[in-house]
Amino acid sequence: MVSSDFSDRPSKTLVLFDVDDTLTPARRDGSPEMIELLRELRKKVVIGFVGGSDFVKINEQLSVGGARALDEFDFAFAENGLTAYRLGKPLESQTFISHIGEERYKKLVSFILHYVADLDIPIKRGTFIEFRKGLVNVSPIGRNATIQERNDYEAYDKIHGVRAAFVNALKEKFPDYGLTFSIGGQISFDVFPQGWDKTYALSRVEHEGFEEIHFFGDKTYKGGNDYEIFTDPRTIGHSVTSPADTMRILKELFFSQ
Ligand code: M1P
Repeated sequence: MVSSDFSDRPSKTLVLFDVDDTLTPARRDGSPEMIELLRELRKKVVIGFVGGSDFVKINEQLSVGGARALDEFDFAFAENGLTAYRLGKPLESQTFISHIGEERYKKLVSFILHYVADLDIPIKRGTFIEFRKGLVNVSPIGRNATIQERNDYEAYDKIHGVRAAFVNALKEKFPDYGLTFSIGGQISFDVFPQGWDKTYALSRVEHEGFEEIHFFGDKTYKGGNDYEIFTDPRTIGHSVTSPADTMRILKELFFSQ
């Protein structure tokens, strides 16, 4: 039985995890071993995930073997915390569109669509812009790409810097919009107001009185979508290379004595 003030945990520690390539392979389901380890960890500390994706996708990835992601984590933060749950109950949130306003958003979207139309890349699929609650996700190849197409695009983008150039064009065109651009996944980048990176999730737990907050993520380098929360003075950051690496560090940190 989970206590509503977490007094059932022996330590006032929160452990937060990025999702893709930290808890699960990118855009794939988590393993039963990972979920089992997290269940053991949850007996000791409070746990949560902070993903850039929308809640539906993260929920699919972390609902392993019939379990519900919302039942397995104390805090669930999708879209960097703009969609948030505490012990399975939704928390109030702001939205990207009310922040930016319809007129400015229209200009942004029109520019993006023109830019994609003019791009010469090996293949294009569909859904080049995904409108989410707390951010807009932009993909040159399109979000309907298959797993193989994703992998191929990622390799192509590493060589040709398509996304980096796209982001530079947007920064140049909309310098006064107060936006942050983050290349967090394989085929796309996220666009959101400054400060609505993963540190946004930290603001949602400020009043909980945690003595330590750990964060595990793989894109912890400058420009990666874990960078801000990883380097935030409120967290103890752990940079991982894969879900297996996350499990290794968790075992060392929390289960070695
Ligand atoms: O969680 C990291 C990123 O995952 C997806 O990126 P991509 O589809 O490019 O692999 C997206 O959901 C993106 O918003 C998110 O930041």
